[in-house]
Amino acid sequence: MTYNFDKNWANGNNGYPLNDEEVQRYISVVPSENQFRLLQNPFYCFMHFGMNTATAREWGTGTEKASDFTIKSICAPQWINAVKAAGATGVILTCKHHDGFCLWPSEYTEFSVKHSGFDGDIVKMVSDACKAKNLAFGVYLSPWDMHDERYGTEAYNDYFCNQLTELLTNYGEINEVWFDGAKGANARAFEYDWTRYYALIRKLQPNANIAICGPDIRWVGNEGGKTRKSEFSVVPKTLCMAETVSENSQHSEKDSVKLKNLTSTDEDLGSRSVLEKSKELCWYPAEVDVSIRKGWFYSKNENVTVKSGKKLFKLYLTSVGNNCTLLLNVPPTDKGVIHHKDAKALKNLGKRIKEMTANPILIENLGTFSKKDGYIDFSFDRERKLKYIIIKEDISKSQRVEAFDIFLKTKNGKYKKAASKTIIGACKIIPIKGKKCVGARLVVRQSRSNPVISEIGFYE
Ligand code: FUL
Repeated sequence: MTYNFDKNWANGNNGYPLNDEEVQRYISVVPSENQFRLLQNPFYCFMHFGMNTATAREWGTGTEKASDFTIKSICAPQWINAVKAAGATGVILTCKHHDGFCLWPSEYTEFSVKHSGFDGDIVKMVSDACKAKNLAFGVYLSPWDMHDERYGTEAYNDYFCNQLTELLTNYGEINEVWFDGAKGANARAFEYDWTRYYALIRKLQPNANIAICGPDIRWVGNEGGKTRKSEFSVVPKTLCMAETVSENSQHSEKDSVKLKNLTSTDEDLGSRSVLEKSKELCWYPAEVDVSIRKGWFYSKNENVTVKSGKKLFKLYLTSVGNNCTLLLNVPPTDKGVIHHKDAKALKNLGKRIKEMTANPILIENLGTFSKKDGYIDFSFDRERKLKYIIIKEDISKSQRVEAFDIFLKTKNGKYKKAASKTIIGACKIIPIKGKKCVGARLVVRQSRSNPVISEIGFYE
């Protein structure tokens, strides 16, 4: 079989001329500085810890008392060592989950560690341990609060802002604020004052990304670690509010219509046929939140569900290696440590991630393609057993490539197709399974204007 290595990739460009105005509109959408930084450190860990750890539940009831938090001590440095061994670069702690219990001695409620038997401030312990090991620190603060009586009244918005202020001023640099859209079916109807929350975060922590019910990081749409074939970062602007809209959909007819048009769970969020219908676009990269175990909180019954290092590495490949960030949940136990099974799997994951790039064959910055760069050939010094190809677009120039193929050159000079993919974005990892070859060919089939590839690496 012969392949048509058409030199002019713009021919397959959906009929758009290269510098068409519409194409310019798409490629003018680029990450903010905060988003750009996040994508340079795309793997970090969630830590679900709190009242539910003590009571062995996933969601609380709203009727717990502070004294029900019976955990007496934690070993935060052990938590951090465990996630660092996996190669994670940050931690997001559930400072308050839906049950309303606060892991720090908040001035604005009695329902916190201060009124339990625990002596200390868990948010401080974890953020200090992160600092000591040079890990970024982020906070999860559940908007939905089953316990607080102010919930459902305007006073709750004040309470929430006071809590945000405590978290964003007393614990050093915060790199991500995670707002969960979850809310129980019987919860009181309530409109969160998102505009006020966002303004406060921008003021107190200008370098923080606001995730999920927020404008900076998109929920990938499921909690099982699945990603789409094409995980776009340039999407219609309405999607930025999709999670907050689902929260309020029964109260605003207009918003629920928008929601029908596009939600975080739709398959196609950013192909040209979606973008052309949308007046305003934004950069909104996906984050994959998934747990190392069955549940989000620790339960000893679920020790058997800890995912193996091999499985975690697969998740890494399909998230970080598919233009997403990975937020891997590792829940500390009721003894205040990361369980040895989780720690072992994390260590194995770290080893696999390191091994992936331990033996580079060739790494090149391709820069901006010209029209004649329909395909690019790479020659290796000798026959190699190729295991991974890692391609990165220069996302400061947006996301451009929409379809590309990889061919491997065998020692008798023949080309064999090894992969046919759609988008690239911040990082695309293509596992090759140790195929023997003396070179490779990258064929860009379709792109929004000239592709800009900051790095292509081949690894044995
Ligand atoms: C969900 C929550 O209800 C879960 O308990 C967990 O926190 C997960 C990350 O988000 O919406």
